[in-house]
Amino acid sequence: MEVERVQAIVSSSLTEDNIPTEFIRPEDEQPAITTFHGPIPDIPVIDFSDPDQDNIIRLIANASRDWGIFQVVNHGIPFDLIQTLQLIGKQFFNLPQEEKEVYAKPPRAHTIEGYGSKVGEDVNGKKNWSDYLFHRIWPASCINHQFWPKNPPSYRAVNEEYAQEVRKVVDKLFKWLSIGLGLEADVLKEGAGGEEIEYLMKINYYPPCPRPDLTLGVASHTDLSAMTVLVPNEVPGLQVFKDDHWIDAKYIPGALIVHIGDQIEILSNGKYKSVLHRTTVDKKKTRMSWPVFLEPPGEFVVGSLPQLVDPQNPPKYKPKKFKDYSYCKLNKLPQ
Ligand SMILES: O=C(O)CCC(=O)C(=O)O
Repeated sequence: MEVERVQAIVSSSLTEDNIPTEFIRPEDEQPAITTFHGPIPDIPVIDFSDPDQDNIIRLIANASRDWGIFQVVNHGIPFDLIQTLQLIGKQFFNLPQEEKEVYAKPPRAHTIEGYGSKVGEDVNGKKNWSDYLFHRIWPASCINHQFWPKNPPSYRAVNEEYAQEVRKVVDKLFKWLSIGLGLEADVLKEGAGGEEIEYLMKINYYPPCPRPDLTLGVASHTDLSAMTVLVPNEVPGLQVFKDDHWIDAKYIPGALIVHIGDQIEILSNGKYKSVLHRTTVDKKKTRMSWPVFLEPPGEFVVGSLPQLVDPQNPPKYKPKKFKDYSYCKLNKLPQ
């Protein structure tokens, strides 16, 4: 094992009030100093059971323009499926360390898939207070079952079912986001890779931390993806940067949290915003989350949609293969 897992550090070597220095963030990132507690509106909540579809489209477009994030209720994914997905993810992280290591991301491998503890290097060399498991869940041609846990035994069937359910919601989201830009319904999805869009599941595992005031579960970032659809467990921790403040996302049982990612910002020529976000951790409780990142295939070129570009609105982004965009972002190189 190249990197020590945060879960293993917590269960072996922590004293009541200390965490290793590589997890202590500089003051301008520490949640105790930088979290905003004044009055501020909540992240928009959108009800997909609203019979007025034009209203849903308007709310989605406004939220994507002003926030880059929204929560969806009555989305159609059965609540018991979400609970089962969460249960089996928790059971995986509760396995003995050696069993989890079977799925470890191979050292120096090009794939992002596998069990691990850090994606890329932080500019200031700091580590995230979290471990993760990444694996693709759709389309079938890009799934590598090597990274799907065999234990618990229902892991595969539950993830397959979740992939089918989440696809239905994603198709609606792309359609309504597209119409919200004044475009034909299929334009945004096609611009992000169409039926080739890859669904990358991540399970984030944030163990309890003796000093949640000093550290972050995941440091601030925008998502590389076109869009991310996430379910959290009941322990709050997601924060978004809005109007110069870090604010807490409210936990709504069963809701999906939709993040606009970089590729939709690019396609929309900046009309929709990729949301800057980060996570905090809890002193006593384990936080977990299940984002599904919707990514164009590596060779697919993403650029501002021609329909949204004119002499008054010149393209703000260079068209780029997704794999080149990812490489630059993960290695902190200019785009
Ligand atoms: O755990 C969360 O709520 C957000 C996770 C996240 O931002 C990420 O995994 O990139």
